[in-house]
Amino acid sequence: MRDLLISKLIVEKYFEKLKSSLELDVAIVGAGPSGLTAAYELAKNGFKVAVFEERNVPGGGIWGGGMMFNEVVLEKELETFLRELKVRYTLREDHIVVDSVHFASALLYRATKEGALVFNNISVEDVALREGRVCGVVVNWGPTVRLGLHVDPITVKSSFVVDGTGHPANVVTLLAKRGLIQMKTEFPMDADSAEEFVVEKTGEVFPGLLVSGMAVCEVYGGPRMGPIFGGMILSGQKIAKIVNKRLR
Ligand code: 48H
Repeated sequence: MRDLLISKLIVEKYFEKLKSSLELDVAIVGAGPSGLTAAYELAKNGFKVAVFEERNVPGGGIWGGGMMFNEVVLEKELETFLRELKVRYTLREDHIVVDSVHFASALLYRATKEGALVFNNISVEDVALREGRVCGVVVNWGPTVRLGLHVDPITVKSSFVVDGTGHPANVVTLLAKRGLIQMKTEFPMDADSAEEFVVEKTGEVFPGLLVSGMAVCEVYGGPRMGPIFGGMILSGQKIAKIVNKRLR
């Protein structure tokens, strides 16, 4: 019966993949532009990396562009990165404009092609902590968490965890609500200063826990920047550089 074979193949392969990801170099929470860029750069450098994304569709805030006009803007310095990804883009008024669907697909394709695993529909509901250091993520099915079902999660061990959860900074918040970290809140729109702020503050916020992308603004009280994505990409790249330095 072919139906049965299909089920068997899926279940076997999925659990092989999950089992091989129970111990990671880096667990990235959130498959937005910063998380996916970090995943791409880390996988390219041979690190064992998985991205956990609570939604069915990874890509975070890229797809919708600005107000659902599905184009995003990037700083000109990102041209080399886009060429490396083989992304089509337009140079206009000293900025890059990219089709957001094309860009999200390229990031996803290149990160997974380099060997990063993306687990969609999996929510990170807590972190594992030993001797004052974050050493893994506690995961559950996304719908289980959304519905508030009383089902216990399981743990994935990792040398580093990245909070790439965007505006709410969901992972750092988990430590802040226990009084382990002090955090601020995101400031109003200021695309002139926000991009630099994100990149500068990207880094280790607590032993073992790094913060990337929009989560940086929430944690350190930085301004938002709207649909310009260069800061997200540079933030993901900075995460990879930090991990590279620390784990080599
Ligand atoms: C698993 C989770 C959890 C969880 C959330 O928001 P994102 O796209 O994140 P960034 O920081 O890479 O990019 C931000 C960018 O998209 C953006 O919003 C910008 C530039 N805004 C500027 C402005 O002014 O508004 O993606 C985060 C992802 C999402 O896909 C969430 O579903 C996911 O993280 N996520 N996944 N476990 N606990 N929490």
